[in-house]
Amino acid sequence: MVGRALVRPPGDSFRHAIRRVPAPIDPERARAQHAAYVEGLRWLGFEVVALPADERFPDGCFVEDQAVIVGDRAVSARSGHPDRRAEAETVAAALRASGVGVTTLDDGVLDGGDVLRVGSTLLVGDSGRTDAAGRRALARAFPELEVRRVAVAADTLHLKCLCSCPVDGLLVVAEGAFPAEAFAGLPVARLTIPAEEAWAANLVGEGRRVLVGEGHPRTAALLAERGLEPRLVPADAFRAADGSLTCLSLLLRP
Ligand code: CIR
Repeated sequence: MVGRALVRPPGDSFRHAIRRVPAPIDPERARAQHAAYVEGLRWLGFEVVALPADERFPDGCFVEDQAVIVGDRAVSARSGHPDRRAEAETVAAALRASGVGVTTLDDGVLDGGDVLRVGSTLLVGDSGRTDAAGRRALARAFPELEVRRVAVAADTLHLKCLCSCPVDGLLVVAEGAFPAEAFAGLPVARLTIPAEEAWAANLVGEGRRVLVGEGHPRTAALLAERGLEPRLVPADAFRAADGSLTCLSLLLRP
């Protein structure tokens, strides 16, 4: 067991999830893909803790946005989208039940999808969902970490839509998504994946194993060339709601 993963399967109300392109969403398909994702988390070595589906929250499966966890402390988020704010307390309660100390924001907004930890740095996307007060709350909660603002393009929902750190020491970035200085001085190797597979820059992994969204063969091949073991998981039902892989879990590592 490498840690715990907190998830919440989508309910029927997932068909009303927030999305920028009004494509149809299929909750049944999303539930099946969520089950495959959970299997993938177990393959990575996580013990999976599942909250029950909650019809009050169309976007409730995207638990990552509701908290930022560092060790045994977390900041409970205040979503930059007002329709997602009520989700936070349910996730905070689950984290407290797992022994995590949770603080909240006094003002401003913060979505967990904008926060990526790399070594002793928290990269924080300056997207429409996270602001300066959100960054200050992170700096207060985690004074040992550098909080670094990263500009996010207006057509990108969150920082982690286009980059992630699936395994120790490796930062995966979509080609052309960020200026080189955004990641200057970070103690990681960088893997750039082609722009046409940009969605796959969001990866979940542990050790040498990495989950990759189906339909991204070049990304899977690039990871394998690095000696990693990619496993394809279906996730297009979540992509339809602007989600990707990290969004579907909150990882607690001892
Ligand atoms: C939203 O707009 O908030 C959801 N439909 C998608 C959230 C995706 N979360 C993430 O990338 N961390």
